[in-house]
Amino acid sequence: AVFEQVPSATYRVTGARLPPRYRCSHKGHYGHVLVIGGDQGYSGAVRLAGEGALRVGAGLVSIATRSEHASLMNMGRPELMCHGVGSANQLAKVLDKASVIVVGPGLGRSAWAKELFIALINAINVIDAKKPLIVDADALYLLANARIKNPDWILTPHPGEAARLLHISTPEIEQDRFEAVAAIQARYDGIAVLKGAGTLIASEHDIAVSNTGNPGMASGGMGDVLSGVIAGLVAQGLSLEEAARQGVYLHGLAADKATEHYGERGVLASDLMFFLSQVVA
Ligand code: NPW
Ligand code: AMP
Ligand code: MG
Repeated sequence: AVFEQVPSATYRVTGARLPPRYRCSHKGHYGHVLVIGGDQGYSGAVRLAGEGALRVGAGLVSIATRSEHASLMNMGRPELMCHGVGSANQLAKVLDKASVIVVGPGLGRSAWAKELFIALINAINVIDAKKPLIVDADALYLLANARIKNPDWILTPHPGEAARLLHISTPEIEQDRFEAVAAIQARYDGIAVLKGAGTLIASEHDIAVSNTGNPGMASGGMGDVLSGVIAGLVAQGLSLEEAARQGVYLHGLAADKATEHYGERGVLASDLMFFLSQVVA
């Protein structure tokens, strides 16, 4: 009774052609990703998401994070534009320029996180209902208590986060991953991605399965990279469904190539960056 009807069609995701890079194009043609997150102790998560978006071809990437992280992050990855946001007012200034927003990597669950998350949800309703959102990590925790729907977002839970979204246990999610991802999509609308071995991507009509990826990805930061990769593809004009499918596929493929190099035990989330650039070349 927890689950709704499973969509009838199931597809295996394969690589597809990405939008061409025209000779006379400039960075404004490839979108502007904004990543919101990076509480104390978690600044790596937003950097990984931002760099993931850059490595798949986003034109511009901005980070909205704790003020004390901004300049250090800018030094570590100079291509990222890093804004310290102490409050919702400061967030409003950076929202306007973004064409797609990732919220959640390293966001934490503090009063600061809640203020930014609520401000974001209110802003997309007022300013531009069509501004696409990738909702990941702690933003999924905050969403689970909010129960709102939005056709213009992609939710990227791992099984633990999926369990919170449906208010059931993680074993119940893993028992039937197809039903679980369909239930998340039905409850929250948009696109639902259920991560793990054989990641599932559900729209209202279909569920797609990706067979890229490996157990070397069971380490911190891998999911943060994925949220940025998907946003980078949305920024370049892919539909939400296609960006989620291709993002999962390419992220897993880059991880498989990185794992050939570093091995399943040693591969790190940041090792995916070079291989992401290779798989979208
Ligand atoms: P367990 O461990 O199996 O008993 P949380 P999080 C459960 C940031 N990060 N995969 C699991 O149960 C993220 O962006 C920052 C994973 C546990 O109870 C977030 O903002 C990094 N978990 C924040 O940390 C690098 C599974 O879910 C719970 C699971 C917290 O994110 C690391 C974990 O979920 C990290 O990305 C599965 N397949 N199945 C950085 N370098 O800055 C069940 N669980 O509590 O939301 O924790 O995913 O670590
Ligand atoms: P997160 O838990 O948010 O860091 O996300 C972990 C990422 O690594 C997701 O993209 C998962 O699909 C992927 N991942 C983790 N473990 C495995 C596995 N055993 N096989 C394939 N992919 C995995
Ligand atoms: Mg995660």
